[in-house]
Amino acid sequence: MTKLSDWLQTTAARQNVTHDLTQTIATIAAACAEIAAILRTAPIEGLSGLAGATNVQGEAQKQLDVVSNDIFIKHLQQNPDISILVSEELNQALHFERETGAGRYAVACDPLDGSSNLDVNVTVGSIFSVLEAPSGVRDVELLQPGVRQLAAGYAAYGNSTSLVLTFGKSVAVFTLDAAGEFILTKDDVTIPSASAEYAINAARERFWDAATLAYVDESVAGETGPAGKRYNMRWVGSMVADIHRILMRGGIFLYPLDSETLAKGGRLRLLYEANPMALLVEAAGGKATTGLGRILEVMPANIHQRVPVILGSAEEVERIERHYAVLKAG
Ligand code: P6P
Repeated sequence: MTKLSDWLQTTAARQNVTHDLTQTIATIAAACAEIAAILRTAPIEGLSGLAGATNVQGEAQKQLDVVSNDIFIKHLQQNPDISILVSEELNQALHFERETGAGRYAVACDPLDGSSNLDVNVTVGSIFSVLEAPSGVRDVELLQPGVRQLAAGYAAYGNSTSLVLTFGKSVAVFTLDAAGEFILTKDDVTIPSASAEYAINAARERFWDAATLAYVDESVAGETGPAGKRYNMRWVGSMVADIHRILMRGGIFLYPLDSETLAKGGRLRLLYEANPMALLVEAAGGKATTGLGRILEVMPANIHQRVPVILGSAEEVERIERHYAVLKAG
């Protein structure tokens, strides 16, 4: 069995990844393992429920949102290579005190994505992205397009705890064992280019644009429709859960721009949700688009920017991209 630490060492050599970056991933993995342990018994400790505060997104914070964010801060603070933390739970970027010249990476994270599912015991996750950001840089230096991510991944806290990781070239999956070690359980994940499963919040149909409506109409038309096959629909309401399914067996995840999210630019956040998931999906052979362009090429305007997210099996993403092209051509 290959432990994460051994895999990081061999990957550093094979994929020309620096030791500092692999140790940054090891730090993030340790934070995720601690969060996993807390989630396993949270209801017994009375840790479910609201924290009585709202985050920068105006969302009611769960106690575990705050606990998870604090765990990320605790672990990242101890690694001198990490200079800055951008978190969904923090209004501003957190600059760690570092010796002059120390501190090389910024970590952008959603410490506990999908936390509204905690009280009903549905898979939630931590999503993370690593950027080059030497200590002392101004926040504007954090506004990098997703193609500049050095690494990205998530932890999925489900029946088992998975850590899914990429340095941009391939995707590996680790599973947390009883001793708290992440063990390699799948290397070089590939998303099937064809799929018959889509993930969208169908209750939002009245807000959808013509491209999304056309894509879903084709899908529900089944074998005799233009897509020529019968589709199934899955929507967990937890991005990590939906994306993990898509990475493992194919499919497409859609949170497109709609008439309700238009003013905010979308629902999901670019730096610590869309970009890390897009890097993973593209490294696994899939595609990731806003509908009008590649997610990884979007230039962030601020650290909490939102974007439309459509990603997964290449053929399915291309099918809705054709509808967006028609929409754009007017
Ligand atoms: P909706 C969870 O709040 C989240 O940010 C993602 O994890 C998830 O995919 C999405 O929102 C669910 O959105 O509109 O279905 O509640």
